[in-house]
Amino acid sequence: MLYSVRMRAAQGSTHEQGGKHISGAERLVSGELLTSVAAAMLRRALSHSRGTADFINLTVETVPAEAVREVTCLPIITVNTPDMIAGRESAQAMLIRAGVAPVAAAAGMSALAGLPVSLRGAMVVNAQTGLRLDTQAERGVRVSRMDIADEQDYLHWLNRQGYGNNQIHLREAVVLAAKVMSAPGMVAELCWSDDPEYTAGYVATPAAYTRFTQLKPHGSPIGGRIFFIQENTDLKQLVDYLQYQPILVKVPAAGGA
Ligand code: PML
Ligand code: MG
Ligand code: MG
Ligand code: MG
Repeated sequence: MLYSVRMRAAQGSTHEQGGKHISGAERLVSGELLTSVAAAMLRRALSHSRGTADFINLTVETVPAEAVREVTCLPIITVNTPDMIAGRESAQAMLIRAGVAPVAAAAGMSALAGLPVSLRGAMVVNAQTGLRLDTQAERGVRVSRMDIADEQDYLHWLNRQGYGNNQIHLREAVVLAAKVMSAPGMVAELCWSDDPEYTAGYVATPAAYTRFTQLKPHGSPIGGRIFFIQENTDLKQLVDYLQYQPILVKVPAAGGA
């Protein structure tokens, strides 16, 4: 038996009533880690660079171990971009190389850049037309029920590549992107952070998780994710997979990245 532990925190009022999204987190852990993981999520919600939460929703649900599927995380590549404009140009070019139509890549980029407030989930966009397909408005589609299979393996794997222990944004995003790219019909993901001091973002494709060191202006509290999907994808099946299919992510076998 595993436990899905999910947290979302907002300021002003609940997310549903228009509160400002502060923080969210997802874990899938064994019973022995449950209380420490839940406590760490509360601490995070209460001391976040986006502000102090006054609404915190913490959900714990059991997940049968038989339902869990394993996926391998993507190789990580970091591209140092001199500024946000160069970063966004490189990210857009990468989306196009991954099979996103140029018009859709451009539309996705400006949808994310033009958000009035951060979404707590992702926008789902047609990879041919760039049209938004999910009807979740400011909620977006949340990816849940995933975690790293073996924390020590993962930290060693990251460390060997020069990604230190405290890079929490990277650690979590690599796990999320591995689940996202394993979903049916997924072409690519584009993300940059909603944390004001965190300017890096990434494009995930079936081949790699490519980070760009500057995808948004320093100080901006607006970020989010876009999932570009194939035209004929069953949206309900995709969203179910992203929210409900439990996934544990393992590092590539030795010899890999
Ligand atoms: C977030 O958690 O706010 C998204 C972080 C995206 C970039 C992570 C990285 O440095 O690769
Ligand atoms: Mg979050
Ligand atoms: Mg995050
Ligand atoms: Mg954040």
